[in-house]
Amino acid sequence: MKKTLIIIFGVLVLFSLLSACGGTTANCADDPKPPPLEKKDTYKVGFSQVETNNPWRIAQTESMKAEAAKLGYELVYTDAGGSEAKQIADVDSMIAQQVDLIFLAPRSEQALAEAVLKAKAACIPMIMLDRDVDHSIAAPGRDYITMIGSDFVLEGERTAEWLANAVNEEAIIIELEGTVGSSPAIDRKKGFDDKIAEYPNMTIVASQTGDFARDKGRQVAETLMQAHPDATAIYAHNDEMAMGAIAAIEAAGKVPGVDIMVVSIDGTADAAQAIIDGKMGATCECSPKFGPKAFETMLSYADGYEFPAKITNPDRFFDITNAADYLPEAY
Ligand code: GYE
Repeated sequence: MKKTLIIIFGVLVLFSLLSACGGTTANCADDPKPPPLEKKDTYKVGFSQVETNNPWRIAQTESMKAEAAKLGYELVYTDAGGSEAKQIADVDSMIAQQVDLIFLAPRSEQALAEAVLKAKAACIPMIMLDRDVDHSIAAPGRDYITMIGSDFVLEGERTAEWLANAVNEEAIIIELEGTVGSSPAIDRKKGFDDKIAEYPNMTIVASQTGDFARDKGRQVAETLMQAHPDATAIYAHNDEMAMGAIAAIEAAGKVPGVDIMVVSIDGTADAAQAIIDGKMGATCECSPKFGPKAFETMLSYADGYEFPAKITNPDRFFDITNAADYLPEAY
């Protein structure tokens, strides 16, 4: 009995000495560059998705899963269900599972920046997908590899220009914003609002978040239309909220596309159909098909390639001139 206890004690002392020497826990926190990625035949990769309540997210997840399967990689997939706390925990669990790299679609820029630093400290490289984190907390090229996504400011500007042209530069606009603190909500607002400010007869009378969700978009559109019955246009930061707005316009006894012009961003099948049906004016594309680009970037990183702070996806633009042609490939 005594002998066994002494042996156990001895083993414990040995283990604590080993870990004190840094033998088991690596720490990359202070490195000037993101953690390296070893070249291997196969990888275990994490993908932290923010939510799956809309076609855009579902298409993105499918694209990531399909590409991982094609390459024969193991994909550790999590869905944060729209919760920042859950997404932080999801990243923690990927760190614990020692994945080789994490693709993160961060719900908001600030809340998830700390999760990026944690992964870096654990020597796991990260790539931001479709949304970014706050660069004053976690910086590309230092704390994570890069961000792959659209130019959201440009999306907002293009949507504003299309609207100005369609309504003869005269409109009373309601804006439905995306998730508070998320890069697409911040930048799509900036691009659109700045462009609209160039037109003296176009005004944004109300701007409120609908959290990128269809039903929230419907509710907010309903309330804002009651407060501004003279509104003639609705700009939604994504197609799901635009679909909600169309439902709210119809419920108010007005004709979408005629009494109130609706414009938004994404390029979902529902939006393409709404354009064909004349209920919506236009949508600026924001492609969710990240799989090939995401994994290609990861492999180039393993090859030692260095990336700019952002890899920008090109966007098309859909209105009545091309929505029907686009519809068969829409999601
Ligand atoms: O527009 C929206 C989604 O972050 C670019 O998030 C993405 C946006 C996309 O929920 O539909």
